[in-house]
Amino acid sequence: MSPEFIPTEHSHRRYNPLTGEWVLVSPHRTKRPWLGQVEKRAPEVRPAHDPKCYLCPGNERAGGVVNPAYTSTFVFENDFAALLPQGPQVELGSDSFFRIQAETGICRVICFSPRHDLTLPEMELPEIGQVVDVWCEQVTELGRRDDIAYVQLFENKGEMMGSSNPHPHGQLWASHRVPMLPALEDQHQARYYAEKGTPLLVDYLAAEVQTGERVVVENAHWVALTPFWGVWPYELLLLPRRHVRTLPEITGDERDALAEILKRLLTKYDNLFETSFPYSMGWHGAPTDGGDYAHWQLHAHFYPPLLRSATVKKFMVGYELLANPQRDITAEQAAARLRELSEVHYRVAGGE
Ligand code: H2U
Ligand code: ZN
Repeated sequence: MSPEFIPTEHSHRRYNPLTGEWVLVSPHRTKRPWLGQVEKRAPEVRPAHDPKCYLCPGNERAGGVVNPAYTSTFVFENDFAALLPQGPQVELGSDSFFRIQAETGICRVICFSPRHDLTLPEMELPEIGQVVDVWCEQVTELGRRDDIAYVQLFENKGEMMGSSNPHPHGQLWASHRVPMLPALEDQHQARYYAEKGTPLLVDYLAAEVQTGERVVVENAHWVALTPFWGVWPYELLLLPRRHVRTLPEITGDERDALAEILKRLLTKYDNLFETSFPYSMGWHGAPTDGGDYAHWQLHAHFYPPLLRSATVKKFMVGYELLANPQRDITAEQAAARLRELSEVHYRVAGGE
């Protein structure tokens, strides 16, 4: 007879209902993540305006265009766009090994603030609110276009995530087709809705709020939690409490509450290892191709690479690259760790 299963001790697989993927969880491997030393690094000091930064107001970009003297947010067409609006819409080789679909789209860079030395959690709530507004406006504007089916908003933060510049900024890539991962989430949400008649993530949030085990921060309109099936050590899923398909559908109160919860959760992230916490985050909302997306629930994913300190990151290599993503620290342990952290940013608390 096999021994009694204890999820905090025995290795197990967890199912991701959004994508159909599995994650291998090996909690016995370590209680070490936060027993390991927290390395404090000297905080990076940056000027409010950097004459060499291509995102700062009034500076020349790599392509030669000069940025306006912007005072809040600033959106521009990516000078090195991965997708271009003009191009043939063809499919080739659909019955061969050499299948191709031409793809078009629009890529933009979104500067969050004119201040070179800030990051989202260090910005004031009204300023974070302006970023939320820009996100909503961009999805509205681009989503209206016939040649755009999906608008992917994201932020790569920190050198570790390949961000090219510390100036606070995100990007959007809007494409003619729905990209692979949102398409996968679409399929799984549609299947669930067809079976149960309610959106998958709305039901999931209700279950998570009931146990509370993985909830990290919440307010009247939003909940951030470590998803049960998360892969990255401190991965978060941010969900509206109401059934909302796309960002532009959120109300004014929900926008304010979103700015508030972003500040709180990103402050916790920075406080975890007392470093400006690197991550890739992005919004997943319903496609904007005019289809029926009642099954969709808007959400944001946060994928931070750090595991044990400001310098020790998790690598998705070896077994993970070849067989299955794996994690040691459980989603519940990560939630507990994040929950106990202060919501006062360490740079403010430290009087810097
Ligand atoms: P990151 O979000 O990974 O830091 O990328 C910044 C984007 O900014 C990148 O896609 C664009 C790059 O093409 N960029 C410009 O459009 N103009 C510039 O002058 C430099 C960078
Ligand atoms: Zn700058």
